[in-house]
Amino acid sequence: MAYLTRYVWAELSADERVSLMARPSDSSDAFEVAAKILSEVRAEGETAVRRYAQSLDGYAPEDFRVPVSELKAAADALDPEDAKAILAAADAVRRYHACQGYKSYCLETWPGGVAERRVTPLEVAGLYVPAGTAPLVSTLLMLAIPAQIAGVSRIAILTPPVGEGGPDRTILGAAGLLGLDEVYALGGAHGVAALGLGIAGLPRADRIFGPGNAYVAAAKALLAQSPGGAAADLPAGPSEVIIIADDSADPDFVALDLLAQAEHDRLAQVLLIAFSERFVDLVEAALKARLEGLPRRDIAAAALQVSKAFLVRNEADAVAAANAYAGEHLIIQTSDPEALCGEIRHAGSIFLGPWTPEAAGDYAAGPNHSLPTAGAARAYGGVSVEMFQKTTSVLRFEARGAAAIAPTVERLAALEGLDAHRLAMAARREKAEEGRL
Ligand code: HSO
Ligand code: ZN
Repeated sequence: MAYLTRYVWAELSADERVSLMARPSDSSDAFEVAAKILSEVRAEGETAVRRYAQSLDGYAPEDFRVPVSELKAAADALDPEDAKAILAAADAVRRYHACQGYKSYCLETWPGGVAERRVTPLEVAGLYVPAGTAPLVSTLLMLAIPAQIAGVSRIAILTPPVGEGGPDRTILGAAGLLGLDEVYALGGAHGVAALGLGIAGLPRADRIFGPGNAYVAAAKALLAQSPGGAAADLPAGPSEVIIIADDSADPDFVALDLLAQAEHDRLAQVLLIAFSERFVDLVEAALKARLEGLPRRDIAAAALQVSKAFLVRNEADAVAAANAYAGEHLIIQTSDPEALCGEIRHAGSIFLGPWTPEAAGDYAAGPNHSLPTAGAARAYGGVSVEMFQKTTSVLRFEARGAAAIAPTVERLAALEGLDAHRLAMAARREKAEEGRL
């Protein structure tokens, strides 16, 4: 059976291109279920959180917070080679993100009028670290390190229990290694609700970060929409990759990069843009050979069922297809990947050449792996230090500054017909002029 359904890009109409590249639509009841959970948690508080923790996860300890001593013990219990890898990845991620952050500045916009931009970290950041089918230790690094660099006062980590034994030990150990001290063994939409509302011993998060299943994503989105609710990080959706590969690429590398995405999720989307049928044949053969040996082959095979290959005539078509998709990840394995890279406008993260698998970026290359999906790369980038900060403007005008700006403000206020605005400025100008400033 062939996995990659083939389409000739030049023969597709604009509408066909859009519909073939559409993300699988979410037909689940996630929003209804999350809305019900959220309203019960709002109404009943901790009682509802405990009820769902018990019924959905089978785990509702007296205190959802994991003691700091347990985080330290889990860090000590890590296999030394695992700990070494976690620290090496953390170091690269820290160095990459240390270059980020909003810039504060101050300038005189009018003579005697100073305008400042002040940068402050979030007070409480909530980080959701999934542990369902795979404990995403790397996601903990990708979220916590930028939060630490931004100087967030409280970093509250939410990670679901993996059965009756509580949360995943490796995630706890990694949290311990990073010096994090606030971890809650809670997950799902009920966990997000508790974190967004400050219930069941959790702080009320100002913004909630991190991936999760459809229910978690729905709960985050609903909270972010409610007045005064915790903000969300990025529009969330299943992970996706688009690979541009010409005949010079190694079909085995390409197949493995497709599989690395496909093994994440049955709903993951993998697309190939190729220049010849022969190359797609080679990738097909490599996919079959490699899929056999994968422990998660069922998940990967499900994702591959809806995978597609677009055959293009030239690099311009390849670039057009990649930009139209605006993928979370774009891998370019062509004879001159730099040349194509310069033409890409929309992608969350780009991986150039045969030696740069997405896996390197997923774990340890430095950039963030929490990236915009579902075409959101047209408007957003990945999680960054800036997302853990906010800016406030501060104005300081002296009397001479008020006199200088007043004619402009009064004129514009009159233009808008807002007379109190005009008077608020005019009163200052008149007083300043009396003092002959
Ligand atoms: N590819 C995922 C990140 C990840 N991969 C975590 C492995 N672990 C979404 O960018
Ligand atoms: Zn991945």
